[in-house]
Amino acid sequence: MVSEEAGIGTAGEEEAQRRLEELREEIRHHDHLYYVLNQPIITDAEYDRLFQELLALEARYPGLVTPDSPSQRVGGAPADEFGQVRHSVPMLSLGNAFSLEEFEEFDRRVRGLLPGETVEYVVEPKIDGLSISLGYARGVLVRGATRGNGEVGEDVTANLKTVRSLPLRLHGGAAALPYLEVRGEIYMSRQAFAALNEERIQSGEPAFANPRNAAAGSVRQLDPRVTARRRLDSFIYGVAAAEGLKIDAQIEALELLRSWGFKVNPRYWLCRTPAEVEALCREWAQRRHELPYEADGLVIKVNSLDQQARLGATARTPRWALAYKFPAEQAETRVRDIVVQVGRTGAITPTAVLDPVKVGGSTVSRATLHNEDMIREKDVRIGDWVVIQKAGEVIPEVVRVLKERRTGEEREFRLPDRCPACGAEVLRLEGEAAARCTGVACPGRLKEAILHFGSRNAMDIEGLGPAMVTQLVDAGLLRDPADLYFLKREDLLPLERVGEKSAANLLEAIAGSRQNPLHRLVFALGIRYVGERVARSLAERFGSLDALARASEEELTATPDVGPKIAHSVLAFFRQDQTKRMLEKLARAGVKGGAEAAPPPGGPLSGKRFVLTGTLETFTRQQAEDAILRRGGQVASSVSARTDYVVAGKSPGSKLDRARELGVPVLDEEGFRRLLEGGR
Ligand code: 3BD
Repeated sequence: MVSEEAGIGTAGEEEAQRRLEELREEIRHHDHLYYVLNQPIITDAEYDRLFQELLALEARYPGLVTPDSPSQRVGGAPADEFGQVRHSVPMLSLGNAFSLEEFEEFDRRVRGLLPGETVEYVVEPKIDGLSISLGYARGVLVRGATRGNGEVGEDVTANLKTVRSLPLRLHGGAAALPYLEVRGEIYMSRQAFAALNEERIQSGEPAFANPRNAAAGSVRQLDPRVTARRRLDSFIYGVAAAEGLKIDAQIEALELLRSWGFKVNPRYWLCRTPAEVEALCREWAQRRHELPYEADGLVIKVNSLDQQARLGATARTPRWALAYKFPAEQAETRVRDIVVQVGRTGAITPTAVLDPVKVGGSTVSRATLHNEDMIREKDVRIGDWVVIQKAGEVIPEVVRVLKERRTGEEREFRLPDRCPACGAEVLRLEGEAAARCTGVACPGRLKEAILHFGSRNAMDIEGLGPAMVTQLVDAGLLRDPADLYFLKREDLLPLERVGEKSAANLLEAIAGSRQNPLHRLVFALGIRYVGERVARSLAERFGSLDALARASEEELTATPDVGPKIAHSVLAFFRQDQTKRMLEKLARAGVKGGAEAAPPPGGPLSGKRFVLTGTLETFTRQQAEDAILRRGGQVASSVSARTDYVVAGKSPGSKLDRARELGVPVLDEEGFRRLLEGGR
């Protein structure tokens, strides 16, 4: 069935080509306004309409998809490994200065090598991210690579394309350059980092230690769709190679980069004297916390490119640039006590209670000691003087003990063998770093569990904050989250700071949460390793809490995003008597997870059941599912006689065989696309 629309060189195709160019240009413009300049001029909905039109048109004319189309940012299929890239110009490293004296020494050497010349410096914040190199051919991004060892890096083009502030196509004079290679830093803002870690902690995944690790971990993902979900940003700071272009100074390079559409850090300074450089170093060592990203110092560069060339490099370090490192954000203080905290999963975390001390722009009175092994390793004792440090946005940690200040009065800490919240036994399983409370009804765990249940991305129960939860648990009103649904006005009124109005509001919020879609309920249960995404997959696959509770290991691992680790955790959760009791109560209260967002009634695919298998080239799985759901269709995970269509992409699985056995119509990507288009 070769349709005319998909034919080559038809009038329709020419028209489509024109519209595609228009759409891409418009989307590029809005991407630049939004991601580079932070000044959007259209609403998300308007933007989304443009993007959907682009996707639909490209879907119809796959031959017209270009590598620089904004559609290419969504992240393609996972890779087995990264290819290697030899940098056309090596990526040098930077010499470090840990004091202003070391900068003065650097400045003297520079002047000594350029006798009688005027020397100007450009100073830039040194972003704590991941260094990258980008290659553009005639203005189109063709290659993105990590620094690697400076000579050879990894080809992370597909991943870098998902970073919205990186232009896939350049404007201005850069579009005419046969080849351009630029250098920059990929980073995660403090805000994006905090949000990512919160999400990870909620789903039982380990938090990233700092934004740099988070950025590096996100770029070095084999699956670009994972990178696409991380909120990465970029600053481009240098031109490594530009065939047919003469640049005279670093400051000019920065302005050019900005004019071509790159995101260039607005903070950089041209200094005419070394004293000006030193003033900036002093100033920003203090003000670094004002930056919305982490910077570990300033980079000081000789402005003139001609002077740079004459200064040259030693081995791998340019003689014309230097990194001034901010002093570490450390402080000395005393450990008053070591206490343990009980988390939702029962993990017992030892925490040092400190004499309050200023570090990194805030006052610190607690530092995490992570676990028992860490305390042993560092030999931290109650009463010790310690060096603490802030690493990224995370809780400060103890770096080392000042043993020379010991008096002999210090006391060693032993992890309690009983939970401080419930008195149940504390157990540390083999191979686990954390000790855990074994108490099934531990109020410490329970409070955390209930807070999680009511949190915004879970059941979203307004008014269920820490103070309220503590009172409810301490009053014996809640033994598990299901008890929330049996609370009465009379239970709440005797509590502190609860009046008629707040009681009514809370009860209403609780009652309203009954209608939440199943995936929220599944996430709210707080099953280890089941974050929001996995919760969605499970809800979609099993359709009800009952079905999920009865699922076998095989059924679980056959669910997208679910591996053996998650499957075991789900099985263990539903095996517990405590869970069974809670499920009964939830059922009695009528909480069973509402329907997932209702499909529009009477949509063009209304009543049609789809099963997807294999990888589609121009849709992610989520996009394909959304496209079906938006038109009123349904997506199921296994093929049965009631399936209307199986959509088979590349490397389809056994679902395709099953469809053939049952005689279910099979659509390839093109057929799927036509069906979607036809139905609009
Ligand atoms: C930044 C080299 C030169 C072009 C060599 C002067 C060492 C990391 O914001 N300029 C910046 C930043 C890094 C830089 C240069 N300007 N090199 C720069 C840099 N504004 N972070 N770096 N790098 C980048 C490195 N990375 C990993 C391992 C060893 N060295």
